[in-house]
Amino acid sequence: RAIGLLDSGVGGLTVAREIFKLLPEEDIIYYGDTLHLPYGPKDLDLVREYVEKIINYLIYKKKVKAVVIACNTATSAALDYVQNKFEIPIFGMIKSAAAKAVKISNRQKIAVIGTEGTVNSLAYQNAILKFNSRADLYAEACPKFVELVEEGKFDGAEVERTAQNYLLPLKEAKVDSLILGCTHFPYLSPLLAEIMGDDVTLINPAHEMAVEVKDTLTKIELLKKDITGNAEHKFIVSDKSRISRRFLEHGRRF
Ligand code: DGN
Repeated sequence: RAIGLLDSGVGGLTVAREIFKLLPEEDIIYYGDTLHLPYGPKDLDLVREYVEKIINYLIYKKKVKAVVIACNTATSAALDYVQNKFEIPIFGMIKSAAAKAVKISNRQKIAVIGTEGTVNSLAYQNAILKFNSRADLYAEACPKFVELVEEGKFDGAEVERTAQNYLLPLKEAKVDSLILGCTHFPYLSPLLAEIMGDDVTLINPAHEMAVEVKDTLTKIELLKKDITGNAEHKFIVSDKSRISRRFLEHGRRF
């Protein structure tokens, strides 16, 4: 049986890539909810409804053995709810990145950037405070980054100006770690690292979660036992028309 991944569109492919790296033998079914993207600015109750429907589909139609919510906004909106509702293991983007930030930050001045949905939900902030209730937290919604990355703009004057504006308060606060709390942001890592400077560690939640998925599925013996065949990677999108062509175009780049 496969592991199901879901996202609002192409962003979760950055997460899929981390999972492919750590679990190359596993079959993956990736579901991009292109009919409803973007999740970032939407009401979180609505996002939770979308996520619940997709997980129902992945479990009952596709018989997946575990689900990875490969989207920060969807994790913020729905993780607790779906973990209570469904029996199989369901992973989200936030917890392992929060743990990592607390582990590596010398001064515990931790910043998170993401969509409006993610930042306003306080999901990252609360997760970090669970690991260290005295952490000094900073958060900035950076919706324009999503648009720029989807246009394939990872550097250049416009991206740089936008990044300088978003990151200025975090630089001034002298944070010592920065969580890239949106699937699109790892593409901007080189630029963000340059702006923040050598003292700031960037954290990619996709990598942290892939490690968590591997560790947990190994522990509960849910990984493939027979690894002689090739792994199968399937991609499903909910809008079968215009946006799906975009999914192919963007997907190749991602
Ligand atoms: N995948 C979303 C996230 O990680 O929050 C970003 C894309 C979006 O829906 N706006």
